Amino acid sequence: MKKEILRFLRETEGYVSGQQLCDHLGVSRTAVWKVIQKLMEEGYQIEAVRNKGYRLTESPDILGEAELSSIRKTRWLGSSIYFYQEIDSTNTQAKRLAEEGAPHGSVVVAEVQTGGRGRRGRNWVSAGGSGIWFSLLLRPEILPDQASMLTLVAAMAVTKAIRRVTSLDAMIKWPNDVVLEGKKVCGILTELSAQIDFVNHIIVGIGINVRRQEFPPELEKVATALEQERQLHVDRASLLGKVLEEFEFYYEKYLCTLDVSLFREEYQELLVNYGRQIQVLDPSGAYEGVARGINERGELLVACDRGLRAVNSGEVSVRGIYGYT
Ligand code: BT5
Repeated sequence: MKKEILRFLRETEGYVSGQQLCDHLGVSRTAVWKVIQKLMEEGYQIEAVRNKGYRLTESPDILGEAELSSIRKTRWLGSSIYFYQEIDSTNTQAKRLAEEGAPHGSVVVAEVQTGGRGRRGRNWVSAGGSGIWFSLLLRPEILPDQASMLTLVAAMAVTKAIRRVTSLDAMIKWPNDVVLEGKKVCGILTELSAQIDFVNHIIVGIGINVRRQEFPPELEKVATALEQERQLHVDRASLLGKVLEEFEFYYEKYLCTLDVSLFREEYQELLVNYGRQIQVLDPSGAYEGVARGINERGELLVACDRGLRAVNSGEVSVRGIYGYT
């Protein structure tokens, strides 16, 4: 009932009478008042005025289930939200939930991750309250080798959402980073559970640094947060809501063709490496070239001595010649 009351308060201009809430939810005035009290304890500022009713004036900086559900504008993504104050990793938890039968479109969010993960066993720094750490559980009917493109869908969604909510010039560093002025502000970890020709589920984990913070020394030069460089306040719940909307939008484009052709151009406009000299750290030997965009399968096209090569995200890392991007 908490989320219905929150949504009702949000969607109504001015006051909502206790009676309206009772009628809408089919419960007693006492039940409504109890929920309002609970919300106020959680930090929601709700004005209660005799003969007028209730009005929501401020929401706390939390990413709880009721908060996210009450602002949700997506059709299917986030129809189940699992929130944890603290968890090892939202990707690991999403995997556990997937194995217990959690539905397609579930979203797993945590305030703190004690074992946030990057790719290939790397670590993801995710302190409490400083960012948004979440995972999307998907069960698409696709082939396992079509799954890596979901990383591009996620990068597109995060970049668009950051631009819409903050007007910062976020860019994509292929394949799984979003950057601000050359520094990493978001990392994406896509994990697949599959048989040879069948996908059980896919988990797309997304970490966005939001609040200004001190990064460990080794990350200082390569990491940033949305609020790091400029005076600006980002509402984490609204940004997460926007990422979900954008993800749903680009995911559906991806499903139409099972490739990235319907948003390839848009993606390339946001590609920070575009036209730049880069180094491809291929396990079979590093080489240099100029990034020429992506093909329909989401592979990075690199013009090098041996012609135009299509680089698959599974195999390599990409670095700028003079630094991280
Ligand atoms: C990534 O890996 O960038 C994927 C990060 C995914 C994190 C999300 S949070 C929610 C979900 N649950 C998880 O457990 N993970 C996902 P990779 O490209 O391997 O980059 C990892 C590298 O980024 C590290 O080795 C550090 O150099 C750097 N790094 C670590 N924490 C960072 C941070 N908070 N901000 C920027 N860079 C960071």
